[in-house]
Amino acid sequence: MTGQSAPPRSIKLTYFDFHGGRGEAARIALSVAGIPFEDDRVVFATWAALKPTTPFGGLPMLEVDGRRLSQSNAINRYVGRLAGLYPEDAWEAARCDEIMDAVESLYGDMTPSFGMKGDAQKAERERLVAGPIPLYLRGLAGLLGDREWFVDGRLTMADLKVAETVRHLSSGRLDHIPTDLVENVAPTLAALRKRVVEHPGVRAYYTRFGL
Ligand SMILES: N[C@@H](CCC(=O)N[C@@H](CS)C(=O)NCC(=O)O)C(=O)O
Repeated sequence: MTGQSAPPRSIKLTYFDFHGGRGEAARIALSVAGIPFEDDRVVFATWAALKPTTPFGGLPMLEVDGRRLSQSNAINRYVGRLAGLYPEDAWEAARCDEIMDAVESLYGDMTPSFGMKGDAQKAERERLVAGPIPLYLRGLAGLLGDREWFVDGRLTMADLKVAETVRHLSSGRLDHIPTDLVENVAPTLAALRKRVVEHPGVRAYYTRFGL
């Protein structure tokens, strides 16, 4: 078939040594599909040396048979195809991209606040809670509608990426972001997160890490 290549012999996914973030959807997808991969977890002490070796100075990075790929959503699409968690239908695939790219836009809005401290961070986070974060939560909830899964009538990379975002926003680890924000603004996304976590393959991934 055109566009198909041989299954990879080796896959290494490099991301920071914590649960969540931009590397998590690909880690979970490979695990759900039972695809062996090297789960390369970088500690921040070694990141400074690694950073200049990446095309854009960021993680995740994927290495497939010696070839390297950056950008989380490109990685998610590739891994999603390998794992059977990315739609084959062109329209459904575009809708999956729409959701993953919206999450990246939200992350982009939130990124400056991670470099702030004290009152400046508080003011910026309150601004985000008052406007930009609810905008994306409501938009994503609108795209979900009354569906069980975002696209294709089944678990895909879009659900994994949004579920991770819901977990992060609700974790209490983000100062000045109320843990009930998602539940209040977009309860259907909070419910989606529960469905994702209850998916047998995802459950098995978290159980492996005692989560
Ligand atoms: N657009 C990139 C953003 C990559 C990015 O900023 N990753 C963060 C972690 S989620 C990172 O590497 N931060 C460390 C740094 O910038 O030094 C992607 O989607 O992969």
